[in-house]
Amino acid sequence: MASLSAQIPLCLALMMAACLMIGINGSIDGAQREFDYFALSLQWPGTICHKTRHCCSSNACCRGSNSQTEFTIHGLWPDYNDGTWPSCCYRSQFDVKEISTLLDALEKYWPSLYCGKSSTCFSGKGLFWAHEWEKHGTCSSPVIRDEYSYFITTLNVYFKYNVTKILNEAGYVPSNSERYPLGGIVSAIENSFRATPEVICSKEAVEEIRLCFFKDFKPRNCLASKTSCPKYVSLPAYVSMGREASESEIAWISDDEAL
Ligand code: U2P
Repeated sequence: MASLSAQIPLCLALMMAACLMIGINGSIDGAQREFDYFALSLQWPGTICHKTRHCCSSNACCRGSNSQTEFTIHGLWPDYNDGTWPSCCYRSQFDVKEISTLLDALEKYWPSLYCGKSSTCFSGKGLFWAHEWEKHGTCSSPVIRDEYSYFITTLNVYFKYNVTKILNEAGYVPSNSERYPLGGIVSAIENSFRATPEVICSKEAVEEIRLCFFKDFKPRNCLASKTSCPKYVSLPAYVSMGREASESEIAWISDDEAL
C-alpha cells in the first residue's frame, strides 16, 4: 500500500486534472457552452477593396473585373446573447478536399479580400476558409457538426437572404457619390426579413452587414449594439485592382510574400 506522503502528490495531480477538465466556463469536458444564435456576417468589397495597398492572386479585390458588386460572405458565427462568442471549440484541421465540390461557389461568394494567410486555431496559418471553419464552424454544434455542413449551410443561408438584391431593389445601389440614410438601409432589410440587422462601417462606408438567425435559421434581431455608422452612409462602388487596371499604382506580390 502506498504511503501517505506518496498519496498527497497523486491527489493533487488528480485534482489539477479535474480542474483542467472542468474548464473556466464550468463545463465538464472543457468545451465552451452551446451558442445562442447565428450571425451571418457579410462584407462589402467596395469598402474593403478601397484599402488594398498590394495585390496577390488570392485576393479577390485584385481580380481583373469590376463584377464584384455583391456582399460576399465573411462567416457564419455562433454567438451568445451577451455579445460574446465561443471560438476554436475543438481541434479540426481544415481540409480543402472536404469542400472540393463547393470551391467554385466559395471562390465567388466567400472570397478572401486580403493578401496574406489567416490565423487558424491550432495550426498557425491557413486559408480564410480554414480560419472561419476552425474559429467559428467548430462552435456551431449541435446544429452544424462538420466542415462540409458548415460551408454548404452558410452558402444556402446566404442565397436565401440576399441582402444585395433587397438593397438594390430599394434603390441602395453602389455609388461613389451618393450617401444613403442608415435608417433606410436597416428598414429595407427589416421589411424583407422581419428582423433587424447589424451594420458595421469604416468611416462613413458600409463595411459589413450582419443578419441574425435562431438555430433553425429563422431570422431574429441582431443584438442592439452601438452602431459604428453615421446617419448617412455610402456603399462605394467596387474598383478592381486587376493587373491591367492598376499595374502602375498597386504592387503585385506573390501569395507567399503576403504571409
Ligand atoms: O468584429 C471584429 C472581429 O471579431 C470577430 N467577431 C465579431 C463578432 C461576432 O459576433 N463574432 C466574431 O467572431 C470577427 O472575427 P473573425 O471571424 O474575422 O476572426 C470579426 O472580424
